[in-house]
Amino acid sequence: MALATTTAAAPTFDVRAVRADFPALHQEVNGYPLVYLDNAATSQKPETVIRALAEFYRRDNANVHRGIHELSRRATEAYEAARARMAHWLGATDPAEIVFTRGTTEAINLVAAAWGNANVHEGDEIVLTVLEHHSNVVPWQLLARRSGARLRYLDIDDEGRLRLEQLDELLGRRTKIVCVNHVSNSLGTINPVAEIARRAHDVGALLLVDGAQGAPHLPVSVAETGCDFYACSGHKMCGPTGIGALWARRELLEAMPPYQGGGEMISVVEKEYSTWAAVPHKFEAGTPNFADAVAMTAAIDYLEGIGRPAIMQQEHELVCYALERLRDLPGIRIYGPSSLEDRAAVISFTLQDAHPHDIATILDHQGIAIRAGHHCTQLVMKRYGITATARASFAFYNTQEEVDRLVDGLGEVVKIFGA
Ligand code: C6P
Repeated sequence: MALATTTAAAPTFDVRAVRADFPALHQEVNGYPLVYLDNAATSQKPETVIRALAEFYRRDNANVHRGIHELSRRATEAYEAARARMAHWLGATDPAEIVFTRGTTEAINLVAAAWGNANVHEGDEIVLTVLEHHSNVVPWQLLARRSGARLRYLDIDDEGRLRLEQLDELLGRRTKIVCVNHVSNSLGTINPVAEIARRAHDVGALLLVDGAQGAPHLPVSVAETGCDFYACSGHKMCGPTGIGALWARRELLEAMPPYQGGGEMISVVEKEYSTWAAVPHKFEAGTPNFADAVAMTAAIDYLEGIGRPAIMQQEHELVCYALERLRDLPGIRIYGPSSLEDRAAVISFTLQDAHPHDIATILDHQGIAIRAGHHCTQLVMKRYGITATARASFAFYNTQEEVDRLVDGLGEVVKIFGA
């Protein structure tokens, strides 16, 4: 694995050595070396993660918490170690506060169903923001419809920052929960979640943070943030697909009824009723995705090996460089914060009259992968009166040469669509 040596405050970072760890980065697409700039959708996987998954299936594969045999013991041990590793990654101390889910979407649905059904009633209010991914909108709409609660939305300004001055008007004694993302997937805005937690708690409401784009790129400390729920996806942080986590304060989990019923989430089953297993197992009905959870441990080991400061610095430098170069393109409009302190490594843009899908197609012909569309954030698109943007999203394994390839590729778009 590639390295981070830290002799002084600034970590050194050898991007070439890091890239050598990611087999998928070394291929040609449409006759060009791949430039992968769709990391907000999903990250590539280092060899150690791919190997950990294969090795688990080769050696330790057995169902967890069920068998009284050696393989089941090993698998259970590795699965519970993965839980502790995820807790540590999110700055939590109690592994029982981690519920493994398929990803962020399932984690938020779990809260909206299990906590929401028990605690949100007619006349209550749920505060969302227009910056949310559909995964942090639709589950709350479903809950509002079931319960008769009202949804209220915090707006964003023209640079994609939350208009916090509206919070006082939105928050009140009817507010039950505030739901906000840590980092916006479509604009890259880094949101002040600790301040929002304080203000939500001041009125007795809870805070759920959608950490799908936060956990891969920023230091996360659920304790310091003071949130009540934090959701994230493994596949966006070098881990396998199909595994993610919900962190929740233990007393909340203990008070919440189960989300789904099935094997291993019970204590006793009678004909007419059942009692529940202790947390977090109460929320993990059926055979969990233990193989991917175990491989997720390898992903966290890998990221910790590089170190969050090195990851953040590399991504920060990339986004500075990319913004500087992109701004020179004629007819480009870049969305999101203009200052770099509250912008993560995501750049959404439109370019002249080119449809974002055409931009993505032209770039794909040159081996450059970006995303185009509404990015599952239609409320953001509506806020700016557009239907889609093109989006380049960076990871620590991207390089300045790749940014140059992006800019050159967009030069082709300008030639095709330009006057
Ligand atoms: N955003 C993107 O290209 P899942 O699909 O459950 O792993 O993550 C959902 C999700 C929730 N919140 C935010 C802020 C997200 O960015 C995502 C996933 C991807 O932007 C796929 S739409």
